[in-house]
Amino acid sequence: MSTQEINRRTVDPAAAEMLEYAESAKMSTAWDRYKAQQPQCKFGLTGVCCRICIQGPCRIIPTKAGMDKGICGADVYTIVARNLVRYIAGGASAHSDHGREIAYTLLAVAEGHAPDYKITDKDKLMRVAKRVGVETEGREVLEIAKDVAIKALEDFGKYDHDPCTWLYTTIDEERKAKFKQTTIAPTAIDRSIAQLLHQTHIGVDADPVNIIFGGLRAALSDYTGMSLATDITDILFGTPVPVLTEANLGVLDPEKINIAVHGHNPLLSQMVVYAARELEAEAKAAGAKGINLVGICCTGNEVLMREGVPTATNFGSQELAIMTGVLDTMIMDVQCIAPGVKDICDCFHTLLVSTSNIAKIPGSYHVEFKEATAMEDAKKIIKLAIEQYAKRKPELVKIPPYKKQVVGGFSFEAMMDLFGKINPDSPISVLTDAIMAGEIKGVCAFAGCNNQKTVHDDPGLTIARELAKRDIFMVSTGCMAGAFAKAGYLSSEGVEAYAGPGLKKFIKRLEENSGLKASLPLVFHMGSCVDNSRIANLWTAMAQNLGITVPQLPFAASAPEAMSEKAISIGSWVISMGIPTHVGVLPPLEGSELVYGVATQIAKDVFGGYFMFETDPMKAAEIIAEKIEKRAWKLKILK
Ligand code: CUV
Repeated sequence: MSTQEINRRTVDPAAAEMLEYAESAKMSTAWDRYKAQQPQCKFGLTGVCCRICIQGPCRIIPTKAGMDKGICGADVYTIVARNLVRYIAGGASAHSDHGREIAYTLLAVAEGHAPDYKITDKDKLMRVAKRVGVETEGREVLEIAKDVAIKALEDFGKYDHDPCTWLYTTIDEERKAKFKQTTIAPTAIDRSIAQLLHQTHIGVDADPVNIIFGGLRAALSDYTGMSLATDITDILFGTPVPVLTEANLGVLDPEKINIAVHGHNPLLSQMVVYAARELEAEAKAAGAKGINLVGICCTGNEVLMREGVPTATNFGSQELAIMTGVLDTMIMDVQCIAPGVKDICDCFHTLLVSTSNIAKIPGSYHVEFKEATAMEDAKKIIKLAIEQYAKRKPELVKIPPYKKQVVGGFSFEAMMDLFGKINPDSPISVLTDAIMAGEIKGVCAFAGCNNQKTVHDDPGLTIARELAKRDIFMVSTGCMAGAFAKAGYLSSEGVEAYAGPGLKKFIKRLEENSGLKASLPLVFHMGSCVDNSRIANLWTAMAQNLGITVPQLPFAASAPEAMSEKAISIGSWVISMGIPTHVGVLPPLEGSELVYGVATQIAKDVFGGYFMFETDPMKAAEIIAEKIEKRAWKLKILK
């Protein structure tokens, strides 16, 4: 890629610098491979390629006689709907299986089989226990923890027909009734996913609307899994509070042993944080100045939120961290680890360590991570990294000098604490009053990945700048939070540069009352992808406070670079909850006008939330702002 092309494909200065380097050193990255894939298959892009049975693939051409249906007779709307919801099944599986591991660990702690873990946030345990109906009076903490863990595990496979506990204890009455009436309330996470795979098997469901409703049921399971994951992770490791850190490749330290945690599961990354602290002396004995942990993707977000571990890159630029030549070890667990990282590791001294039995990359070094021996396993990996440090090649060291300050750690509870400094009796009123007074227009939540189909990091940044100007309060999770972190939007730099007068006044008022040493950011970092549950808690609290339904709330979401199946799954439950959701890439829906219409219009009539597909970030910002402003306007008339 030429310099011009590189600058057309990322707005992250560190990524651009590393891509130049990759070009000169002939290292192939996702950027190159995306280009090599062009043009991508149009049948796949529009969702009309059916590979569900092996009579296929059937590719639908509606205008061509005989090719307007699949061999089995499936219409294009059936095919597009089935393909779409199978993404949701994949996403819900990933999120919920992550949640299941966390729940099993809580059970192991309660039963004494996970000696390295403990109940860190007892208050949260009590709050969650009460909410999900576990008796707390006069009982031991570990007894309560055990019942909470079992209650969570029951949400995966209970056999009664009551809706999942973590769904129905975290949403409002109106949504409960809506999900019951539309029959999309899951009664068990695993069941809804298995049923969806069944429903979309050859020769089962051909009704696109029914298929989509099955998809939404699995999407609500996705929510259930992440909601319990967030709760129990907070119980085990602490509920995040505001924390100061940094982001971008400049956080790598040439004088320290650099270890990246990459993936999603905090059971590992959190233990790596603890182990690194204990092995600091060994690192120094090896001639380094210490251990420098950095995060990539969502497990990075987890340890940023709780421990202030700096973010090195988000999904799009993960390979580039290795090219700095100072990353001694990359530890992976599950999800979003591009296999391409191994090829780059081979060009340097970086050791790639896999830890999960379901996530291995050929050639990586496997250290199986078990909850029973967690600390020992984490220490083993760090010792490998210390050995690796000696193999560093000084001539290959190249760290782009870019990093920005980050203020993160805004769990729902931390937000309420912050608001509570102004109004202790009703913290959430601080946010809703500001909306009713017109100081801020509403809220936009940014989530999701990087996608090579967009300019790396640009859509999220562009939309956020535009919404900031229009006084819209913003929160974020996932790799979008990574994009904001690297660009300085998670610090006061963002406020000074982009906030409109109302938003600035609001943030400054929070800041003056916060009692924090750090200034507040333009965008509030609420965590990893599973922590989108925190954002759902926020909108539910806002709606309850205003005495309205979620679909009436001036609240929108945006996944400017949605990429993974998980992102599709999240987007689907977000719209079911009543939130208009922008997606900045076109998912494979365009092959069926009917399915496209359900996602963008019919969904609005049924759930109040709907998708807005717009690839131009400036136009997307207009659309999102308009939706929020319209809802705010209606709300003021209503009140
Ligand atoms: Ni779970 S799912 S690329 S790491 S946000 Fe990042 Fe976030 Fe998407 Fe993956």
